[in-house]
Amino acid sequence: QLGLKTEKLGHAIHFFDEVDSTQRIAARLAYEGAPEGTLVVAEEQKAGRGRLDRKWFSPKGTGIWMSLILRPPIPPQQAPQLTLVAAVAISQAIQEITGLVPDIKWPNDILLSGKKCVGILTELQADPDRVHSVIIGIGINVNQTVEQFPEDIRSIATSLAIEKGGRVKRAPLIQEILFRLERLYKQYLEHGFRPIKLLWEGYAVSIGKPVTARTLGGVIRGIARGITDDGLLILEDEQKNIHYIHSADIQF
Ligand code: BT5
Repeated sequence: QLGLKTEKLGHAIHFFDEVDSTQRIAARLAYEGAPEGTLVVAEEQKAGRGRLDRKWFSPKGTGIWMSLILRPPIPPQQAPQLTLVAAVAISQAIQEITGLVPDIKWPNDILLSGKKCVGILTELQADPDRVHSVIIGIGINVNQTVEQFPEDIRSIATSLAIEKGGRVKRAPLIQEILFRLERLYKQYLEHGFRPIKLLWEGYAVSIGKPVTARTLGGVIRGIARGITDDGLLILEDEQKNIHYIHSADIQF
């Protein structure tokens, strides 16, 4: 039982002990007409996914692995903004529940002590001019110990418990995330991305710093100057050319 404080988000919840990916299940439910706010939560994912079909390590009982269905009346180009909206909501909730202050790394990572604690994956069902559904996948490392991470990510990943030095309950955190996300999502639909951008900047790392952006089109090195009112990353390269980046992996 989550003890929800929301009007809509999480009112239909599908719990699973084990799934391949909550994203796949949520996408199917969305396709079948599930209402906005429908949430899929799993104890364990056997084939948790990151962006570009990368793997998301989702062991049993130690994390929050969930996917939320939204149906925003927006064109598909704007959907990446929802990743940033979710990142702010999750950061606020982590801060509220644990007292830890997270950093958001554009576009979809939340870091603690410079290590990845949360990954967000936003996927769409859309026509060229209209979104049918947005599936927001949220993976949070909650109670893993350092040894429980596979070796290849041990140096780049962390959990709330590692950072806080004690176990963290998952249900109140899910409840808080949904509460914050519902509030920000409403604000986003009424007033657009700009007010969210201000909150986002409060958590952002890497702005003003030299970064390397790996995009599908190639690698760009430069200084991250901020994000646009649409949520794109503004990168100034060594020749002082400005690049607007839709999607990339960022390294410091
Ligand atoms: C992400 O991708 O960060 C998005 C992760 C989304 C996971 C959620 S869980 C619920 C829902 N169902 C799913 O199947 N997925 C979503 P990306 O930015 O591509 O980062 C992926 C990379 O993060 C991997 O290549 C690893 O290097 C690293 N990684 C994998 N598992 C991790 C973990 N548990 N903690 C930290 N880093 C991890």
